[in-house]
Amino acid sequence: MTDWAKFIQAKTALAANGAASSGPPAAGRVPPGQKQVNDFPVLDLGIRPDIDARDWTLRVFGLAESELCLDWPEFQALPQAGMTSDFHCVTRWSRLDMDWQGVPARELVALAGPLPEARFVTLHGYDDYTANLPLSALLDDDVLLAHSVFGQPLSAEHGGPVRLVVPKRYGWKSAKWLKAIEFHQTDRPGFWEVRGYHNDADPWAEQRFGHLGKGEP
Ligand SMILES: Nc1nc2c(c(=O)[nH]1)N[C@H]1C(S)=C(S)[C@@H](COP(=O)(O)O)O[C@H]1N2
Ligand SMILES: [Mo]
Repeated sequence: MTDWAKFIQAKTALAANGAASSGPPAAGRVPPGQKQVNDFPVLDLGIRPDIDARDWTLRVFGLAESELCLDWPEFQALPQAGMTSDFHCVTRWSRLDMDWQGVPARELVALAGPLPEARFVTLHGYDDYTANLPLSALLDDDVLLAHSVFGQPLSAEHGGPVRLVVPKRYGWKSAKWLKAIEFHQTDRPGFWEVRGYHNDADPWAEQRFGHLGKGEP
């Protein structure tokens, strides 16, 4: 078995075995069961696509008035913002005060104009990873399509040229190497969601594991 196949198997087993919560909520900014770190660990499937910005495109498709396919210059021409937020990985590390730069997700959504029946999105990565969110979560004002962190272009290992950052959900919703955003009517569980991870992934509610764990029906 390849290393990443073992990794996926181990993480899937974790979801099946351990829905236990970690006791009372931590005070302050570190959610329950999390430990603060000061480095920036790399967490992914081990397939790290190396995409030159010149070859990168971002597609927006599905239930939208205008499907889009933006190249790098078109993406850079969109309204830019800086955003400071905390990052929480379900493997229990939290990094506070990440300083991201990029395009607010709501700007891109507005450009595409989702149809009224579009209620969910799938985020597609260049490594064929997927994650799902309600459209409303993508419209949150702290959600960023980030191309830089701490003033430096995102490295390939952290998801460059562009990744999503969704601070209010565990890190697995923050798709790296973002390739496409798809609007649809009904929810479609993503890569980890079908492997036992919680559909909603709120770190403050410790929504780590879903239906395969003990916490959910
Ligand atoms: N495309 C893609 N995005 C991904 C992943 C992945 O495997 N592929 N892993 C997720 C997980 S589990 C986490 S915690 C964060 C980690 O981001 P980092 O490696 O920049 O710390 O990326 C998320 N986004
Ligand atoms: Mo993660």
